[in-house]
Amino acid sequence: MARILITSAIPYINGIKHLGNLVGSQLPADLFARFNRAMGNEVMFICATDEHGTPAELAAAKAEKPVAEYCAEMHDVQAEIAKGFRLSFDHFGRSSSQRNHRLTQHFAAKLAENGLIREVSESQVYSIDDGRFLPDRYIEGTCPNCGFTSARGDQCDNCTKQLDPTDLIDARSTISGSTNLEVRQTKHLYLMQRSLKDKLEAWIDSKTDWPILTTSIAKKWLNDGDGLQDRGITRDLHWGIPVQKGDAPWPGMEGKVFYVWFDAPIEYIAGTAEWADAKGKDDAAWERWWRTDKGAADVTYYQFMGKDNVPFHTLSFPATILGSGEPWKMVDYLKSFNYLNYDGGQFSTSRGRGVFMDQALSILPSDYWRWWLLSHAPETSDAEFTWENFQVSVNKDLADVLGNLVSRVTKFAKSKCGEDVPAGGSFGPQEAALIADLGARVKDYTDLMAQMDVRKSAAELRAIWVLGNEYLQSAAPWSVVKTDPERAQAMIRLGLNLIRVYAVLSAPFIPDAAQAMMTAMGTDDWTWPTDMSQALRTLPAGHTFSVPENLFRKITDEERAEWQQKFAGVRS
Ligand code: B3M
Ligand code: ZN
Repeated sequence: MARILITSAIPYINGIKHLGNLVGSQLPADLFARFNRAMGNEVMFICATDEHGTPAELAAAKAEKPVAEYCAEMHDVQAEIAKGFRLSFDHFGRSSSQRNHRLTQHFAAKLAENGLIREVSESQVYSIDDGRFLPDRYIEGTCPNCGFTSARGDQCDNCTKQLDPTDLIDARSTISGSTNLEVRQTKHLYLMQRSLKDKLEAWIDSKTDWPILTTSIAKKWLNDGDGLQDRGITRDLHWGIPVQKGDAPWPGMEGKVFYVWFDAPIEYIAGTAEWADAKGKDDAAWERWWRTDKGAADVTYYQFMGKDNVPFHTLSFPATILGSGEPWKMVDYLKSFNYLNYDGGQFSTSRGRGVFMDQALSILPSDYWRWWLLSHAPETSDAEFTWENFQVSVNKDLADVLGNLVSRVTKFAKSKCGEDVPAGGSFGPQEAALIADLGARVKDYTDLMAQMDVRKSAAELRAIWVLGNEYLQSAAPWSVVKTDPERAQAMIRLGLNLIRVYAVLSAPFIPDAAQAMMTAMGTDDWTWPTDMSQALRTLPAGHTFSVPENLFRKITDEERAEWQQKFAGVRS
């Protein structure tokens, strides 16, 4: 039994995520977690909300709530929606947890001890009326490059130029609108990533099996002219993890917090500690996942994320870990995704464009979305969600191919033999051929799933469903029953067993439908079918089954048009 650690990039706290976010990290991570559990591996699957930084503070201000209260509420909202999508986290933590405070401060102390932190004095805009520095998005003004009057402190949305708050013309505070601003000196901590370059490079080079998307992004940032800069890891904000050296104060850093991207990945570890706390377990329980000196040497660690997060996970976070000099588990395989676009444009949280997770669940159950998103995962290139494509996939793959097979087999079986698996006849050459074909395909499917080849896995699963339909079509038990009822019984017996096998294989993609199929087959045997001949004899003659409710309904043209219309605009 292998030990598999899985983390999904942790979603920002400010607002509900859209389907593009979902398919880029949490959903494929869930697929992989479910698959590994089905294989009998020991799995630890961690996600959390990313609660610090200016976006959290600004969203709380907009909601007119104290930021701690806003984050607590939004965490519960996101946790509930994650449940709705059947994301099977072992723990859904919070980067604002005490565990993360302590670990983040611990890592900073270790880095300082190892001479990898330097203090830098820099000029920043200070708002006299607000009584605070104005980093990043707290300041707006006119772009020096294009003249756009609402450029933000970190970037101009009009010409995309990266800016420093001090670059802005006619700058004003986005908190109070005040223009009573001055430039003051402030000190910040920088992580000396440059001195870790050789170590990082050797580590990245050792990862020969990483997807090209991951490695190319890592290499680009490592080697580009201004790639691996020393990085500011503190901010002049109120909300965040106070800058401390472990438990001790950090002279000169009073009132400052760590930069959100410094503490966010540490939450993967802290989230596992939160899991142990929630289960009433001791530190050893989470350390055996994370400390190679305490049992994690035999863990294989997989990370899932969108491509924009790759530099932070291939350079910054590894720099924190390597720089600590402590035996922490580092990522073994980093699966990254391109973007999912929406109906001819981009999904956009700030502009409310596209379908958001709560909206999706309000119109259809999660399996429909899981299937479409995973079978169209943006792996080798960006992908696009269109309502036409969604309708076709759902209606064909789920309703026509899988749903129809389940309903035909169970209804026919019941009408001919009642609700017990029939005993007559035996498997012949047709069944032998099906068993051979299924066996080969299931082996491919298992390999693709183990390799996290998401789209190809979905295609293979669909092909496995199709094999069952083709068998039924050519075996035609509904005709055979008229001349050779014994033989038809053998076919029905196989068909019912096939439904159980399909439930097992499909569960990582569509867990609710899989459970419904399993329940209808009156069993709880989720054994992965490695021996197909045996797997198709699991439900013995006389075993009781039932006819399930329709597994999937079709999306009508009217609904498609209505939803297209409804989600064309901007979420309010
Ligand atoms: N919250 C960005 C994002 O949601 C960021 C990921 C953090 S992973 C440690 O895309
Ligand atoms: Zn501009």
